[in-house]
This record gives sequence, structure tokens and C-alpha cells, in this order.
Amino acid sequence: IWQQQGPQVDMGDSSNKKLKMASHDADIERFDQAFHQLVTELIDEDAKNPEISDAMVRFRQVLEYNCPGGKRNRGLSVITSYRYLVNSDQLTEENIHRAMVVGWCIEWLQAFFLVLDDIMDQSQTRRGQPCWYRVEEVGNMAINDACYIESCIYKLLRRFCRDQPYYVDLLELFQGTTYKTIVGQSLDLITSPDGKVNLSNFTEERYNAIVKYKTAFYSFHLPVAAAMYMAGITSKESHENAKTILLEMGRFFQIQDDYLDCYGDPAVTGKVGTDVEENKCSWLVVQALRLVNNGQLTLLQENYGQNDPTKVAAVKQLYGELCLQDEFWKFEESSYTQLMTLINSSHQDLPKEMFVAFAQKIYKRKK
Ligand code: GPP
Ligand code: MG
Ligand code: MG
Ligand code: MG
Repeated sequence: IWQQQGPQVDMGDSSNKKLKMASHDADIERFDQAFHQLVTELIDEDAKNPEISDAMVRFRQVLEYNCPGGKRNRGLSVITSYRYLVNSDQLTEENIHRAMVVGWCIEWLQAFFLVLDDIMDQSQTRRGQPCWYRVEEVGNMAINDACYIESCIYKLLRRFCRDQPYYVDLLELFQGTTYKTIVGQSLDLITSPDGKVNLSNFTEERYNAIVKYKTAFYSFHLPVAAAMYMAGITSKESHENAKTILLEMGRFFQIQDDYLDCYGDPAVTGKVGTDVEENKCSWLVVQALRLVNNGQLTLLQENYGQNDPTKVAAVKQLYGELCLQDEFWKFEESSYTQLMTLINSSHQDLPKEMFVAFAQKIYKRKK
């Protein structure tokens, strides 16, 4: 466990804090630069093989279209967390670069999920451009492209981390997290069947299960758990403590995503929401069901889950009458306070600042 590696970073030491802050912007720049190097790493060797070089031309395009252009919160969190977890003598160029690679593996995982999620959710835009499956001549080929994106993760981990003591832990973590996300996506889809609106399925319990599995594990638990393994922290207890905090953060993040689906500015979020049309068990509809009177419930039943702009507008007008924006703002305030309490009570021997920094990145986000 990590205490065996030396004393914990003293977060009260302001010079240490400054050092970490100073490296943050430089990390972002380096992280973005690493992307092109990794694409080259993945493509170039096979591109020399004339038998498969045509596929490589395509795959370069697939990676360049789908992997960058996001907020990179998940990927960058690996490096930020790693810096919090190790002693300065472990912050070698090589180790930092490996943390960047693992960070990009999470961005690759996210790209794999998003390409498929956009097909399943019938979405139009992602990160300010057409969803990949909607690009001319892509269509269903996007499914194979997504499989390719996933395969890259294991190619990169093998190439850069194979000799590291944490290699197997990382492999299991990525595979286990993928499994959990697939389970969550399945719950999401089962709860939003096409053309069969049944509002009684939209319970708080079902909502919590969906968002924990489809979002929280891969977006919040994965980056920090990966950094912990890389830092040599394997104790079950430390991992459980981190997971408790990170899954709560993940729940909050998906609630924001559901809020932004209706109230976000597509020019800022880069995507147009489809949750009402797609009959999604969104945080907004779960809150609406808590607040409606009988008449409003009938209106919701008649207008939810249909691909008809008038019906979607009727649902959104009802959300307005129920002041769901105010509900969200209230929730955002109380949830942040609650999260900080949880961090204080559960961080134990892990640096509190690592969790606070992650929370501050997402709190009051607009995209
Ligand atoms: C986000 O839900 C969930 C995912 C991206 C996980 C997808 C998992 C797969 C196994 C494909 P969302 O649909 O609300 O996201 P967005 O609003 O970004 O479309
Ligand atoms: Mg979805
Ligand atoms: Mg979606
Ligand atoms: Mg969404």
C-alpha cells in the first residue's frame, strides 16, 4: 500500500501546491501533443503493410475525428491524480508520459462509447460536429470503427505499460469498467423502450443504478483508480474509499448532463439533446414525476418519448411550470456541500485535494 512508499504529500505545503498548479497548464499542452504521437504509434506500423494499409488510412481519420475535441476531464484526471499520489522522485518524464498514455486510453474508451451511444440515442451532433455515424459514407461502418477504437486501448497499454508492475491491474480495471458501462447502457436502453412510454419505470432507484453504471465508473472511478495503481496503491481499502467518493461525483455529473440535455446551450455543449424524444429516464423526468399533479401527469404520459417537436415542447413547457431549473440549482448547491462532507469523511489516507480538484472541475459546468 502506498504508505510503504514514503510519506504522504503534504497538501498543507504551499510550495508543493504551487508546483502542482504550475504543472497543470503544461500538462494540458503536453497531453494534447501526446495525442498525435499516439495516433502515429497506432497507425504507422500497420500502414506499411500494403495488405491492410487502406484500413489504416480510414482508422487515422476515425481517431482524429472521434478522440480529441472533448473536455478531456477524464484523461487529464489521470495525470492530475498521479501528481497528487506520488512523491516527487517518482515524477520522472517516463512516468508522467505513461500517465498521459493511460489518460488518453480513457479518452479512447470514451470515444468508443460515444460513437455507439450516438447511434443508439439517434443523436445528431457531438462536440460541435455531426455524430460519426451521420458523416457521409460512414453510417453503420461506425460500429466497426468503434470496435477499432476500443482495440487501440489495449494496444497502447501493452506498448507503454507492459513492463510495469501494475499492468495486470490496469488491464482488469479497463475491462471491468467497460463491462460496468455496458451494463449501465443496457439499463438505460431497457428503461427507455421505443414507443412504449411507462413512466412508472422512472424511479429514483432505477435512475441511480443507470447513472452509476453508465457514467460514474468510467468517468470518475476509472481515472483515479488507474492513477492509484500506477502510483503503487493496491490496498483494497484505499480503492474502496476512493470509489465511494468518485461514484457520488459521477452521479452528480450525469445529473448535470441530463439537465444540460434540456437547458444547455448546444453551441457550448456541442450536442443537441434527445432525452425527451428518446424516452430517457432522465433526472428531469424523475423530478417532474415527484412534483406533478394528476393533470400534469396525464400531459406527461401523452407527450413524453415521441419524436414530435410539438410534444417535446409540451414536455419542456411542463418542466418550466414545475420550475425544474430551480430544482436543479438547489440540488447543485446541496450536492456540492454533501460531496465535500463525503470527501472529508472518506478520503482517509488519500490526499483530499485530489478529490476536491476533480470536483471543482465539474461543478457549475456549462458543457
Ligand atoms: C452517457 O449517456 C453514457 C455513455 C456515453 C455510455 C455509453 C455506453 C456504451 C456501452 C455505448 P448519454 O447518452 O446521456 O450521453 P450524451 O448526453 O453525451 O449522449
Ligand atoms: Mg445514451
Ligand atoms: Mg447519448
Ligand atoms: Mg445525456
